[in-house]
Amino acid sequence: MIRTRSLVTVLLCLLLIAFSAPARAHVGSPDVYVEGNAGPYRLSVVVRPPLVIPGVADIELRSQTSGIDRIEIAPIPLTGEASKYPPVPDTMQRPSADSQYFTGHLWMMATGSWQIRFTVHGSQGTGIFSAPVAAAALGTRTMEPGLGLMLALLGILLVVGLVSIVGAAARESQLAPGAEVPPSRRRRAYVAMAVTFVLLIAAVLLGNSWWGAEAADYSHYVYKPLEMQAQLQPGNVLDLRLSDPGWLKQRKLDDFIPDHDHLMHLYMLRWPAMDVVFHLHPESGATGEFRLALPSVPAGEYRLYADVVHENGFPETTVSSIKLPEISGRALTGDDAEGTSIALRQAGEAAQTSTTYRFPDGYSMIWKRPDTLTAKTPYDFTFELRDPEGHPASDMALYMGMLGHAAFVKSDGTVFAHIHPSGTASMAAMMIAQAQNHQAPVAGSTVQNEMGSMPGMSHSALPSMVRFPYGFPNPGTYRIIVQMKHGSVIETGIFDTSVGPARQGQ
Ligand SMILES: [Cu+2]
Repeated sequence: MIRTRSLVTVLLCLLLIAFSAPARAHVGSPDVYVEGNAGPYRLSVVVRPPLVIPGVADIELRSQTSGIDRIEIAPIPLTGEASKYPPVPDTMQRPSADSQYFTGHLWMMATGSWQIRFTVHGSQGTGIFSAPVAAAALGTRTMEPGLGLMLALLGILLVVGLVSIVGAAARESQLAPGAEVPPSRRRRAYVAMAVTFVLLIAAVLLGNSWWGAEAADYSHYVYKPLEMQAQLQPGNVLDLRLSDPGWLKQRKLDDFIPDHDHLMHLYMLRWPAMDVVFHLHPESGATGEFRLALPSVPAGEYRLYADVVHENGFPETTVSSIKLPEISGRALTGDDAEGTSIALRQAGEAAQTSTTYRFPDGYSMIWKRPDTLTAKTPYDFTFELRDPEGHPASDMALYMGMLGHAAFVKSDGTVFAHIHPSGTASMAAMMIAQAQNHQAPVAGSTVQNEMGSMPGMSHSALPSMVRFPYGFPNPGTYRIIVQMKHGSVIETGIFDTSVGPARQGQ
């Protein structure tokens, strides 16, 4: 059995490449959905990062503006010297008769914080837009048992075959056809077979240890999110300690940059019902330490999802949990938000599908839900805030610089994504990319890039409606937590939905 396993290992050395998946800005939601302007052209972009790094990212683009002749795409590091030297771009294809739908494929060659830069040429001139993409190996994929068994049998066949060929050669190769085999030649054959067998087993064992060493080496590159220890300190202070479980050397705990006004965004959800949700902003203390004076919190087990962004624009979501007693703490202030709802029904139960959420102050939030929701499909999640009379709210305010913030959480906790009107990329990374695009030269044309024109970030006449581009990574039951602000009130609307399997071809 050992022999078989080792043999399989060796045989697979060439076949089995350690599969990896991209790192998550979020948890379990690797695809990037972003929306923005390339000069005069409004683009909706989906980037599906590769399963392997290096690997090929699949890119889909829908233009909301007509008149595009050609779109060029190039992968560029988000920061650093290399970000100034973009490679020769590829041209996107139009796979269908739809002239505003484009697809493309790009190699992502290394782990890190990347952007895909779209250069759009058309009747209104040239514009540039970038989609930040965080890429890192996420794990190794195991072999299917059926394939393993087949390869094991083939391996045994090879060993048996080689041993018997060597045996036959030693025994009979120098005899005339039909001649009797003398006992000395039989003995010689047995010795040759034994030696061959031992050599083969030695080769298999050596191969196995080589493969083991390679796998151990590779495991260093597999993305391990920062870990977080949560502790309740006297005075209702929540103490969060980040630690690095070991990954790439260049990851640091002291290089976080503010992402929409805060170094850390903490979603605290009572688990597993998600009937109490908080969106809070711990303050940083010593390296890797964050502290937060808790507001009043009902007792229970809480799951914590904390978003941080490194200096190079690489976002991470670190997950933890804590059991809290009933806490009567400070009042909510500033950007703090709280929401409550009925318990989420778990997988297997039909999801509540109400599309109206009423707030105590008479306002309500309406989800313009599509008829069907399937995994891997890009949607515009659209929510409207209405005043107590049922009219679109006229006193809308920006919440942390945007019209809205949404978190998509799967009932089993395997998916968590904190999204904005510009999409899934962190705002900090979007800002870095946009600042560069503003300076990026394009041969032979005037580049138009509107700084500060991110969706939902305009300051005049705020609409009562917010849209989030996003697609669910897989089927299941999800809770969507949406925050919008009117006057000085931050409203937290909560919606549930079940999501069907991805449609064919996705
Ligand atoms: Cu946010």
